[in-house]
Amino acid sequence: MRSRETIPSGSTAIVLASALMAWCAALAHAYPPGCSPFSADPPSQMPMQTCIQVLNPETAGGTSSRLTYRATATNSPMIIVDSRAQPDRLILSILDTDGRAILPPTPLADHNILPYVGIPYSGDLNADGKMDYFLAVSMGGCGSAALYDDTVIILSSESGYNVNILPTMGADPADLVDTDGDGMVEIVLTSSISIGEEFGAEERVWAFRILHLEPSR
Ligand SMILES: [Ca+2]
Ligand SMILES: [Ca+2]
Repeated sequence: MRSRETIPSGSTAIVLASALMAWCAALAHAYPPGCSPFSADPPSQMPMQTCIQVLNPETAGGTSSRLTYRATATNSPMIIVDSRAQPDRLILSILDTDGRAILPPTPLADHNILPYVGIPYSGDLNADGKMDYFLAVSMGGCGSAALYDDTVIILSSESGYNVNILPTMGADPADLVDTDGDGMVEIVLTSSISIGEEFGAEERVWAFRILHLEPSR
């Protein structure tokens, strides 16, 4: 089973292709042994660096309300995630080295739980020489729903940054690969879906979607 669709993304568009993989009972990881979408010939990982958390985060009322990271070192863009209430929101901003916003405040999630935000990663995902960012935000839940995440991809463009929020299970920088060797990322998104009569008895399968970046028209 395969499907394709296009997601507008500013100067880039994401073309979506999905392929079903075999069911695996263990949900400890989105890529259980034998169920990886690339188990036969794993592609190259996109080179990404872990961002560095800035010490002494700002606080409000004795409770930390902000996560702050540097992309690579002290003299590099600053990634900020703010926790806000009424309404509950996580807000992402990115500042350049002069403190100017290169990504204005942008909602990430409709909850305000900072521990649900993973460490950002930086790297050039669309091969334009400008830094891009990956961030995982947990959506929470019980049982296998605990794996529900949003993969957040912040892509550079000529006019600024575009934020793509993509539902997946077990978001991880290992999901950022280069399957065709063109230097541009392909993004693996994972889900567990139910299939029915088309395959006989109903069962659940892993579905891996592979997103490709294409220049906008
Ligand atoms: Ca880039
Ligand atoms: Ca590629």
